[in-house]
Amino acid sequence: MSKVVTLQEFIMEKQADFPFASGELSRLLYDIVFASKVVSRDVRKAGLVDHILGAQGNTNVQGEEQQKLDVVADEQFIHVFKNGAEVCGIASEENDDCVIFDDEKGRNGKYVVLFDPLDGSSNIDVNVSIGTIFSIYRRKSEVGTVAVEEDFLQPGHEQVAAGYVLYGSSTMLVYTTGRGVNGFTLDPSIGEFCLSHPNMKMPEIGRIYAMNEGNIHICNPGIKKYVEYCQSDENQTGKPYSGRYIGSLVADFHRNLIKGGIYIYPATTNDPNGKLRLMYECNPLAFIAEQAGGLASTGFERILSVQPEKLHQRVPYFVGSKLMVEKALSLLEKE
Ligand code: P6P
Repeated sequence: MSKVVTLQEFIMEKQADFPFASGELSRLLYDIVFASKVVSRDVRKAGLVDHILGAQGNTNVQGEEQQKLDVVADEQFIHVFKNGAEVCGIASEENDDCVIFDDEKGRNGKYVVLFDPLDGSSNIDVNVSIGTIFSIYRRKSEVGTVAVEEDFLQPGHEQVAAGYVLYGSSTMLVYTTGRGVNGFTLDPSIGEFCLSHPNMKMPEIGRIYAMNEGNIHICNPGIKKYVEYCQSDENQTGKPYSGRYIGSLVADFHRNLIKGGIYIYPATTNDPNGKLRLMYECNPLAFIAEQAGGLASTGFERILSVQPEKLHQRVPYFVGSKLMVEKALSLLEKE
């Protein structure tokens, strides 16, 4: 039986890949790992502890009903970032504005973290997989000063690390620091994430397309053409693909990363810029997709090249296997 490699060991080993690393990013990743374990514990008991289950009774900046577990997860991640020494500020789906850590420790933090603490939260009460998504940038402003908005509004290609936690049949953490993608599975019996999916590569083609087809008549007509292509035997595999849509981005993305596939959330007449948020959903998963050999696009622009203008801005999203994304984009009608 080969030696179990824990996520902490892996982070430490990989730190050596960065000659000038002084350990801050490693410590920040440790903080994320710790918060992920706590959130996993809370997610696993959500059905049992009624103080968590059910709606919080108010709405977040997205106008979505906040689930209590959203708030629990958000507060847990903010807690570890605020009490660590690596982060000068955070932005999250659950907070209207950036949360700037303006004490001395915060001012000396080198990084900002943007995250969705619990994506797919509408699935919480029906016990469907949900996830956390995180994106890490080096601050632009001078260390020792209070973080500013430009620290957060950086294009995705500036990310130093990105990842997600999938609270599924098991809890997995998948991340990249720009040198490939690795996946770790939480072993609850020892409370450690263990390397289970080394050097993950997204198959160049798959036979799964994921889209809310309820939007098919209110989006770019080229997408209907693409879905019909998927459903035909004219596609690149010669037989109809399968439609799989969990309604939880992290779960749909993770399945496609392993099996190959495409996830599409387009601009629609209801959501002219799409539904998904650039900074803490699309960019981090795009970083992982590209590192694993896949693609991520707005339909007309590489996701990682989009220059952000607003913290919670939305973009249309095509992400997944290279040949599938390329085919879908080729059928889009120019706007
Ligand atoms: P719809 C969850 O709210 C989310 O942001 C993603 O996780 C998911 O893929 C998508 O929205 C589902 O949206 O409109 O199909 O219900």
